[in-house]
Amino acid sequence: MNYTNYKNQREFRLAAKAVLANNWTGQFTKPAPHLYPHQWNWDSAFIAIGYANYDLNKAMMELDALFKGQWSNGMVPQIVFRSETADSGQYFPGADFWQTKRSTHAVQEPRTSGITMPPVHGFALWHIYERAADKDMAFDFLQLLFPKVMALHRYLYEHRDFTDEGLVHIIHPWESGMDNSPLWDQVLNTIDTADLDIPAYERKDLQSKKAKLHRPNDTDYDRYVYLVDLFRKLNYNDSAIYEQSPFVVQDPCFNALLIYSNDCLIKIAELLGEDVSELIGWNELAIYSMNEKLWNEESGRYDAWDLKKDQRMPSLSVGGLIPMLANVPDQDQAESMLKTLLGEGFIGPDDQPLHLCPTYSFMGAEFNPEKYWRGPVWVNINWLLYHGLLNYDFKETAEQIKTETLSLLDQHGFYEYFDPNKNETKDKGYGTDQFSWSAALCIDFLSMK
Ligand code: 9WN
Repeated sequence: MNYTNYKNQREFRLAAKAVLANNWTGQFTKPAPHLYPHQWNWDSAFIAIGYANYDLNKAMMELDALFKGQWSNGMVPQIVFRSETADSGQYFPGADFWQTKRSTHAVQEPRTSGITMPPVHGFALWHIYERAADKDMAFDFLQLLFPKVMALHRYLYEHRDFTDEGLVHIIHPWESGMDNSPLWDQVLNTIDTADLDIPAYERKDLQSKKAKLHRPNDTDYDRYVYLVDLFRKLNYNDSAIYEQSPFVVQDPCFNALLIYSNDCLIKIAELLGEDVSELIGWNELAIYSMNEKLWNEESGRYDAWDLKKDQRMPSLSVGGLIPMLANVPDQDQAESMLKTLLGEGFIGPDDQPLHLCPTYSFMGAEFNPEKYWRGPVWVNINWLLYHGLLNYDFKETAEQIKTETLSLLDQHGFYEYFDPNKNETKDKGYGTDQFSWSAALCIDFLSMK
């Protein structure tokens, strides 16, 4: 590959390492210098995978710090606030707003938010182990973290699967990690903000010049805040939230990441001499239900399910293609998912070619190449797709995704997300610059043979 901004691969890698060094706090890595001043759940897992290529110690410290925020019921929170960076003034909602003291399960130090994020830690552990130069040290770390990740998965199957389908539900778009995806519109639109008593709040994410173009709009935020307020009032009780909240959704991406993490935990358990039967049981039911309930034959992808209305949520989100990562589809299903990925929706029409992979199909009316999860390319999603495609031997497309990701990072910088339009030549990097997982997964892509 020829680089535009760097002399060679070594320089590119050094620049990525500098982003992580700059965001390192001594205990964990901030997702970005200003916009995200705390520790975020799935960010830390992707960041740790990047570190494992050159600094195992930091990879371990990163996940260790995250699990310091784990609740007594096993839940690992979306955000861990720390005293050094807990200045609630920089980010909304800060620790004070969450009021997690209302839950009997929450840890009080460090303080945390009251919801979770995609369960990526099981597979992060495995990828760290695979990359670790010092396998003995990594083995000890697996021993330490294995029971904690198991506790998270037990929490999810016990408190987020009340229909006993092996499919867990999320209760907030922030839990999906793809917060503003058009996938959530259908359910969020049922929350009529005009009729609701939403607590006063001030957004802190609109400081940069173009933030309004890229970040979610105010109505989205009202709905996000309404849900958090409801959870506070219900003392973060999962059964009460399941009964009373309008947003209770089985997300195929979240569940695929859980299944893949279960798979990786099976490999770890075998290494550690632990019992694997619980993990095998979870995955058998989960894979069966994903295919019975969420597979959409017509559109060649998996859909989400609205548990409140008990109905399918057909959508053109890239999340429906992630189950390849967990070997959920069989080879025929995967072939039709590949067709979807290489169809006009994701590679664009001839006169408007797109970089792989937009987070939402170009064919959807809601597609927006500039807005957050409504079209732009995100590096972590491409990393997940890359590994999923390799499971089915779709090497050419996997390579294409890797090369296009690296070239976006090289040409535009370590941004949070990128305009997928190939015809767009300038300023394609959106959101915040110096974004940690973009740098970490760049290092990981560069380290692959
Ligand atoms: C809310 C930190 C996080 C990512 C999410 C991304 C964004 C937060 C926000 O930033 O979400 O969690 O304030 O928009 O959507 O995936 O983990 O990088």
